[in-house]
Order: sequence, then C-alpha cells, then structure tokens
Amino acid sequence: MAIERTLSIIKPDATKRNLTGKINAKFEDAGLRIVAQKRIQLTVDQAGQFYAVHKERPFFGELTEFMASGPVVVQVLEGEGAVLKNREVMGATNPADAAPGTVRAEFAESVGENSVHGSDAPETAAEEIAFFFSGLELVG
Ligand code: DAT
Ligand code: MG
Repeated sequence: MAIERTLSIIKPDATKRNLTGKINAKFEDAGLRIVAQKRIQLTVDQAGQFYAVHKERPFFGELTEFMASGPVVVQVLEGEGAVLKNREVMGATNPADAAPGTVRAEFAESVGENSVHGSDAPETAAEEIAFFFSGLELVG
C-alpha cells in the first residue's frame, strides 16, 4: 500500500480534557507520522464550511457549534495506508460501537462529541488538508 496523508482533527471535547498527547501517542504507536499540526479556534461559519457535506443533516447545527466551542488541533498524518489506518485508530463514529483500544472507545463522550475527525478517503483527505494547511506548512 502507498504512503498517504490524511487530515485529522482533535475535537474540542478532547482538547478541553487535555487529551492531545494521549491521542497523538495512539497515532504514533500505529505508525502514523504527524507531519503538520496546529491548534486553532474555528468559528461556527468555518466549521460549517469544513463540514458542508453534512449541511442537510439534522445534527449540522449541533456539530458546527460543538466544533467552534473550543480549540481544535488540526493535523496531517502520514504513513502506509494512512486514511484507513487512521480510521481504525479512531474507531466507529458512535463510541458505543467503537472497538476496544480505539480513540473513540477510550475518550469519546457521545456520538456528537467524539474526540476526533479523520478523512474518509484519499480524495477527501487532499481537500481537507488544503482547507487547513498551505504547502509550506507540510514538512514530510
Ligand atoms: P465520522 O466523524 O466518523 O467520519 P460522519 O462523517 O458520519 O462520522 O459524521 C461527522 C460528525 O458528525 C461525527 O463525527 C459526529 C457528527 N455526527 C454524526 N452522526 C451524528 C448523530 N447521529 N448525532 C449527532 N452527531 C452526529
Ligand atoms: Mg466523516
């Protein structure tokens, strides 16, 4: 499998509970390399642009307000099959369904406040990385 990059976000519920380091350790232990990372505060509008694919969903307002409720850590993870590997480390969207040892099983509070975002395919990863990072910020 090829070396890929994927976009990861450590969400406000996790930054508030000081879990950035513990979550990053899970990524690194799985062989994912953090090649770019910054801590930012999103506006509701910016969160809505990022999650535009979900704008017709009933939880869109809740999701965008949550994503703007505190700092997030946006990061680019690189490695063999990084998109799928990151999804495995994250666990299922609903923490009740997440496999033991995954980020969401250990840290997520609910389906809405589920600690991490990860791109779902190489194409969306490229778009999501470009949403947050310039080429100059990506150091392999
Ligand atoms: P994922 O983050 O696992 O890719 P998704 O893309 O289906 O999941 O949804 C994006 C986010 O929207 C998800 O992380 C949390 C929120 N969300 C999804 N389903 C939800 C629901 N039924 N109720 C509340 N929030 C939900
Ligand atoms: Mg998704």
